[in-house]
Amino acid sequence: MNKPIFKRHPLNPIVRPGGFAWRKVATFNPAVLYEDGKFTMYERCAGGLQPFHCSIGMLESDDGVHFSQVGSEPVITPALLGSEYGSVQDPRIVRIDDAYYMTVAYRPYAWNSYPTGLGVPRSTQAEFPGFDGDGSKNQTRSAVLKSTDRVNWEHLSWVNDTTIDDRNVILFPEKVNGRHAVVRRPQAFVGLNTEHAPAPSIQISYSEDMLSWTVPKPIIHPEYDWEDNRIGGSTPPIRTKHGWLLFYHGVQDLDPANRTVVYRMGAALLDLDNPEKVIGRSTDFLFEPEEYYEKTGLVIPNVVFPTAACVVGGEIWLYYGVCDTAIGLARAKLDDIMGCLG
Ligand code: BMA
Repeated sequence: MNKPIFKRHPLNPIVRPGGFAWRKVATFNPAVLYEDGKFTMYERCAGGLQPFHCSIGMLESDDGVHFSQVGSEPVITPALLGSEYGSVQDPRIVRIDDAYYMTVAYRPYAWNSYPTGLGVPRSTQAEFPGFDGDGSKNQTRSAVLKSTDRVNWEHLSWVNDTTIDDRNVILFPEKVNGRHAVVRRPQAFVGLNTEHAPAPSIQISYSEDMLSWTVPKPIIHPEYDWEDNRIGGSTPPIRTKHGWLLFYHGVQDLDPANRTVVYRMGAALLDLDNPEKVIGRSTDFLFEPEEYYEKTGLVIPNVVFPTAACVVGGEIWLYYGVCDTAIGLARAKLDDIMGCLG
């Protein structure tokens, strides 16, 4: 690893499951907005693992550390996206002009998750009325949601169709050259891009209206051992004077027989005017599972999965899921991060 630059909060994991039935067993991979000195968090949470129905709960905080629940129900449920049997996952949020936009991953049918303690949980398709268990009819789609008050959300559009698995779709916080932009990670290689995407890679698409998106174009491929299984975007790109700072995750296979993997985080710098141009990249990961709660959890071991990075003064406050079980906070100086992107 590069010299450790992120410092974990001593109260980690700062958000834990419990309280309501719908977040009884897990809360993780949150979107976080920092505005007017207040933090708003959207947690991916679940009340059980079989099936692993996930919805999005809302929390607030004055200090970014102590969060309390807003309301007694999730603010986004799978039903909002079309199926009460489904699962909504991994929110990321940005504000553009006077509205808030969230991207989420969604499956119409939640699956049964059976943790093994060794790696990626075993899973089976769950039984639901009208579903024949065919996984190809249950691919992950990514959606854009919009809100003007942060509490009530409408489903604006889909980024991908039902034929490919596409997740880690993350909006840029402003238009780039007059168009909205997302990074995304289509799991299957996409049409004409096949030859350019040798492995699951970070790709980019643009939209005039957020209703339809251009064909994804690969911009960052796995290059290092710690990324050998796949990479994907982590947090919304942050405008810095040097370029767009994009944190991303890399997955390394440790023991394929047991599906033992480790999720770590690195960073890339994209040209401000042409984000297809990668102008910096950490030569090693910047953050990896170290503490007990990052190595052992209810669902999957060895996972730090950042989904939000707030700029607070000269610092980045990184919010991340641990082991698909709880939420941690780690902080680093922006200058120290930029120093790793040579
Ligand atoms: C990824 C996503 C994340 C999850 C991670 C670790 O593929 O599904 O939501 O946190 O795996 O299980």
